[in-house]
Amino acid sequence: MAINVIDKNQFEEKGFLIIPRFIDLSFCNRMITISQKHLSQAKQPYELETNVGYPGAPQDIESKGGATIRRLLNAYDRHDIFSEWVKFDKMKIVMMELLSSKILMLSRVHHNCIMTKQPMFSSLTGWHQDIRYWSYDRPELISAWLALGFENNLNGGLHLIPGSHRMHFKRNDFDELGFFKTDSKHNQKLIDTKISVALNPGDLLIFHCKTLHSAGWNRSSATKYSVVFTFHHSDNKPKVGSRSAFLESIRIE
Ligand SMILES: O=C(O)CCC(=O)C(=O)O
Repeated sequence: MAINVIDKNQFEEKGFLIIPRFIDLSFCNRMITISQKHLSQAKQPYELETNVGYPGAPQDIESKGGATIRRLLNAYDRHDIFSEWVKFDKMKIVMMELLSSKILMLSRVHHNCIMTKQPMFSSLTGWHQDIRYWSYDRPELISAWLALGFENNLNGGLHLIPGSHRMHFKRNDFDELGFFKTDSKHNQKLIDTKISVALNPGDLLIFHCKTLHSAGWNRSSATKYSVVFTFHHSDNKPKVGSRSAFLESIRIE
């Protein structure tokens, strides 16, 4: 399968791309089963809702829901099924095409997780660009967000601002944590152009590290699972000494 030119143009113009039915349901279900098992075993490493501290997250580990897991980290090494997914031929072809790279590098530091959004205790994520905490020679990384189940407004699906990856923002447009401020008319006008993403199991959302996005909390009765990996060109190196360089990226063959 080769990604067609229109898709690449669309990605370059909008900063994201949705490829419906990218993988089959049985593969999704196998990944959900492993994720559920790791959630119930609280298999390390993970990040709690209290660690992110976003609006709606339990206050601390002692409070009700304080042990709710937000992300099962290190997906690549967590189980073979996730590394199998990353090495999926179709995925490699799409990513190499979008990154214009013959060599595909996977960051082990950024994303590399199963995002879980649990119904009882979830939080919302404010508007941000993922690059805010990432340090590379060039701000050119692409994430692949695979929906294992349905994702929509009800269960905390993503919102994205088309074209925001190509916009120039001022430092003052963001707060001290790197969230896009919502209390200015100018920013709000841009936020009004958002699109809310509805994904079916097996759909793949691909987005640029500068695309502004946010997500709500899970108001459904089921946990939402998404597998998220981030890729970069082999000549786009993490800055020495930065968190992005903490673990070496993996060459995906
Ligand atoms: O599912 C969410 O709340 C959004 C997560 C997100 O945007 C991120 O980790 O960059």
